Amino acid sequence: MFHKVLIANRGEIALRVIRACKELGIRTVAVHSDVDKDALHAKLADESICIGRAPSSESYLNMKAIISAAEVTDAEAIHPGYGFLSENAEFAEICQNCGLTFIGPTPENIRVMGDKIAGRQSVIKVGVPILPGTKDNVTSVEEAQKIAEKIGIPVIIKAPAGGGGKGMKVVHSPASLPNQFAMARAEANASFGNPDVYIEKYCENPRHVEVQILGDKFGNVIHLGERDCSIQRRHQKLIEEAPCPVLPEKVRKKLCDCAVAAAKAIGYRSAGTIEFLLDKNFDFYFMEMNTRVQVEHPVTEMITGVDIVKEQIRVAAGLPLRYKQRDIKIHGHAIECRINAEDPVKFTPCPGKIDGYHPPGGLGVRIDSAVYDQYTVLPNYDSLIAKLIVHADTRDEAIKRMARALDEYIIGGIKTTIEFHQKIMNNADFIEGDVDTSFLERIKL
Ligand code: MV4
Repeated sequence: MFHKVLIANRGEIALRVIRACKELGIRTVAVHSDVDKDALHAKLADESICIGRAPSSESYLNMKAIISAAEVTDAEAIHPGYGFLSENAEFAEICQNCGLTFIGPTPENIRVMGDKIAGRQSVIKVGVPILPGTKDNVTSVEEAQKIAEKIGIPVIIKAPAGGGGKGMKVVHSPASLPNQFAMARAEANASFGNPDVYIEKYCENPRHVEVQILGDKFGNVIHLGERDCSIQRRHQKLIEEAPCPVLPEKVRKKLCDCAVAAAKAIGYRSAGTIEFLLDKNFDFYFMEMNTRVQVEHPVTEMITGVDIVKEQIRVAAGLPLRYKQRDIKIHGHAIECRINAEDPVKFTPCPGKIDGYHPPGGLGVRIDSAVYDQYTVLPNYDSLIAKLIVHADTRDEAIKRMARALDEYIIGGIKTTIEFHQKIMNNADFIEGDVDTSFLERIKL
């Protein structure tokens, strides 16, 4: 096992990793930007080093500064958390070349799944269902029209480097195709420096269901069940739960088996997530793989009892997975609300100083957060300030527990999305489990 790990991240995920390291007996090195010297991750780690100025490009994305920090502190491994450098194949490779272990998948794993077309191609081979679409980039309108005719409108045009909805255009009528095609290419070019796009059948109002995977370097791959992350706004997830409240047992088994097959197809090792679209008929389709630990991993930890970050560190150190598939049992139901320093109606960032802080407690309540009373939420970074996670025997009890915990939660001095979440916990459709990815556009709060 590693003696010392550097955490190349900030906020709640940096704390989450520091906590896992402490329990594994590993010393920790935090890196921080100049404006983050009062941040909890810098205080809670055994050592901390300033790596640059406030803009992420000069600090948390500054590969040279991070590698240097690892070298001067004698860290053996780097945990990238999520965001920042977590899905950067070049960074994973540089770590390797510098004799540092990147706590994540191989550079090749990241590369394959970072290219959505390559990702699709590698999972088709092992029988994972995907939506009909192109095997390659589509470069001319004529070609795009032929494909749209063949697979049938509606279709969706996507950038292979995409994810997060960038460069994505839905085509609802043949007449709108040329325009949407040109816009998708222009957006892809602006976002990724590459105008390439591909085309898929569009699945209307799907649920977003994803499966947590763990793989080790001995070829063992297991799943920890699924999460439902359908409640999103502009491709930002707001509420996640596990298990998916509507999945028939047979479909669940097939979905989770497909996720394991997809991960095995690319020799995946580390924690990862296979994302699927689930339609009204409970048909599911592979969408993409996230090759990192995700924001919403705690809901899976609550229902399985598996510490995903510890397991991720152990397999990176070359140890085998501590669990076989038969060891994994699902207990009860968990829900996570992402609490952002944002206007709860407009969802615009509202950074500032927290004045008065009282987190909720009690049975089945977990908070993953890096804020404290009188802490100043900075405008330079993501507005996620806390994840409130609850666990209970049933979904109904979990919803009531979440409503209760949200009522207890006091974060003074700044606007937060707590009141938005209170409204969702009281929404009849949410309580019924009747949600899809268009839920927030459809309901009146
Ligand atoms: C889709 C889709 C429907 N059909 N692909 C959104 C982000 C990007 N990773 C892929 N996305 C979608 N791909 C097909 N063929 C609908 C979406 C989508 C979506 C997916 C999950 C959660 C929320 C979403 C919101 C809008 C669109």
